[in-house]
Amino acid sequence: ANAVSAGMRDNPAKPGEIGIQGRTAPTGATVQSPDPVVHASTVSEAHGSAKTGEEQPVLGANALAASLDRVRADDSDQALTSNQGVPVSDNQNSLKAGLRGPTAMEDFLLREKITHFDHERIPERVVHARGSAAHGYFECYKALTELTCAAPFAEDGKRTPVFARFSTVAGGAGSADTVRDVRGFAVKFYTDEGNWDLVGNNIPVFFIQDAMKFPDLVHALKPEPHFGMPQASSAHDTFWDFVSLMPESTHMLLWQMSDRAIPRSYRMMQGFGVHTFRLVNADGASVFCKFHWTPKAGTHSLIWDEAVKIGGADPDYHRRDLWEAIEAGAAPEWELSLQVFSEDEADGMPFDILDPTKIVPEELVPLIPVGRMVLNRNPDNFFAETEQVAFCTAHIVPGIDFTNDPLLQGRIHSYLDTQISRLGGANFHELPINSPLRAVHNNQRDGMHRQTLNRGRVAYEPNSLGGGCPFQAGAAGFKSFPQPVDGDKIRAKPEKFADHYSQARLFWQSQTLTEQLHIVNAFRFELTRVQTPSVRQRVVSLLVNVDPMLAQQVADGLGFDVPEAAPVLVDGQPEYSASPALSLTAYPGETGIATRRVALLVADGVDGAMVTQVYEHLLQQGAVPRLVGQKLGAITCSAGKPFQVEITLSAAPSALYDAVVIPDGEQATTLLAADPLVAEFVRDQYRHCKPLLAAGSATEVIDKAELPDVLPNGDEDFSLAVGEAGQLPELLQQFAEALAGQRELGREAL
Ligand code: HDE
Repeated sequence: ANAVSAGMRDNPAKPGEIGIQGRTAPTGATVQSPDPVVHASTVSEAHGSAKTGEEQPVLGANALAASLDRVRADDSDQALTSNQGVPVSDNQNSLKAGLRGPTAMEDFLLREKITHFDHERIPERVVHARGSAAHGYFECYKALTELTCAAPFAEDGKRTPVFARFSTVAGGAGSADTVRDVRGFAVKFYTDEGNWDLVGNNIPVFFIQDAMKFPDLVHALKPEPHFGMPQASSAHDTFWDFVSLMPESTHMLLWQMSDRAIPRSYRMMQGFGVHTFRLVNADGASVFCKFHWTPKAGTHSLIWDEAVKIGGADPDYHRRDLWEAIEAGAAPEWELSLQVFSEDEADGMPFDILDPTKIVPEELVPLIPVGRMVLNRNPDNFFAETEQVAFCTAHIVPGIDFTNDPLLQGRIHSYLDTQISRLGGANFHELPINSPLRAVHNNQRDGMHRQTLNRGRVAYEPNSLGGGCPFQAGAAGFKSFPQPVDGDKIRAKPEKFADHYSQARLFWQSQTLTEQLHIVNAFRFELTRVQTPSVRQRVVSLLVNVDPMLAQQVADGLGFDVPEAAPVLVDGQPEYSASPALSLTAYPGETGIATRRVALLVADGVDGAMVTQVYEHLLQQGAVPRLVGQKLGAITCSAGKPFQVEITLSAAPSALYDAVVIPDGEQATTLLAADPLVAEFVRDQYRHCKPLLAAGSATEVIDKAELPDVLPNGDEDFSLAVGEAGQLPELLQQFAEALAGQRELGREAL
């Protein structure tokens, strides 16, 4: 291959990527990039160091795998070298004057190694420090040329390589994945016409309406500066002090206190572009647009108690989940939908479409599905890809444009700016993960760590000495939508921005009763952690304007009477009717029980035939069964060969599984029923509203844990599949149906 020189090989652990097969899309249409703008010089059009005339990376489908090849390194069969390529004979001992003597200053190998180590760290992101990412592609269903000339939407079935990073916002890079927080949902599209970054969140609104307030918001949210606590949590005084004085955050607070903020998996959450954007077609006509990602696996969340327990048992829970699903071939998928509306329609809406604290309800503007994103390849190297990737709202391509949303306008500045310090200079666009597939040609030069070998004497434009190259692309280049602007220069905002509560109410009223209960509990939890009584009261005074019942329930938990409502600044707030799409129950998903983790509790004397039957049944449907025992090693079965326990109850507690099966077996039941860890495991499964299956004697384990067999409202608990060993097929079917759907939240007494 081109620049894959001796010593730099494809990763044998990823055989799908070796050679040409790995760079060819497995199915569906693929589209080649247009010829790059070519000029007379001999500068390589290839991505990076390949010389003209050598084999060029294949652009188009999975093109990114090819462009990253030039930097992909594998050490198999290689001798150790220094950074200068000098073979190293001894990597254990520094060079000393005598066996017990001082280390020699000349030990360049020791010094090089330690010096590099000393500088291994870069600053973490100021927000969204903790994240996980994957490669994949976006596939457009149908050409959208009427709406936009953006490259990813140019042809039916066109595929564009993407790299997506999901993140929490508040915590440091080493913080737990399952904290209550907004999740970042950032997608870099490596389009034929440069990179387009859709830098969104899993919540469609934001806390503030103007970028001017962002540093204050983040200072209030981050650990308090005097003692550096709490980590990755908004449950402290400064955050609630700030938002209680910022009524525009009320709508977002309801989302943040909802189960959206504790997703079950990155694969099971929606993504939103948040701001209103513009689409522009080849004739220059433009419409407004909101971007929505909907997960094929459905929207699923954790229960708060479960999230807390996972935080201890496996702080990497979401990172591991994404990695393992992709390694297992269960590539997560999202559908991209657009809400498209005209300027006139926007003017008629009861809110300002430039206000990022508002959604455009689906009842007002329906969602149009336009394509899907599939994430099917894990990064080779966390630092080089997930950490060094630089998303930026300013990265747009012809066919997409900004609006005047004052939050978006501030973001356009912030990302490049912060990346200059985080990634050490102005050339981070040359990092392999950041560089576009379309070759870069401009007169920007030099700076720290410059890699491109720009040839020739000309680094200015206009020029005659370089034949006028690189020349302006003219009509083929990016043109800003010529939106007319007028008005006085002013620090203020439109009147409609002052309606802070009507959409918060819409969200509240669109939740199911259990979702509402979770919101109330989250407010109570966070405000209980707040120490200052007046801050607690001020938050509840905002909630009075959303719904007096909500305020009442929160105030009850905090032990005070409902305070007076916060002042409402607008007359006649718009009325919305509930929007079912705002409930997490609206998207149960289409992937059945695939990727769901199921514990089979086993001990000596378990019915081996039943274990095999359940295990295989789950595997066939793509679920992830695990034999969980009291200790590692072989267990004997009442029938069949012994099994090896895969993990222990203490190493992988209940919260890490989506469901539990307790197979039949007298002796095993006696052992399990006597173990307090088993009782805790089973109770947690129940309490976290997960499906349980117990067959034959194993029902005793359920009895021992004293689980109610009907729901608090007297209905049958469909997620509790308990019965005779002979009923296993029916029990399994009931269990799988329960596992594929939403959790049995009816177990939570209202
Ligand atoms: Fe960000 N945001 N943000 N943000 N944001 C960053 O850029 C900023 C906002 C979002 O996986 C930073 O490279 C300002 C909204 C994501 O690498 C920084 C404002 C939304 C990520 C920054 C906002 C986001 C970031 C920190 C208000 C949802 C992680 C490191 C004007 C639509 C991207 C970095 C990744 C990261 C600034 C508000 C999403 C400081 C000034 C609204 C997903 O530049």
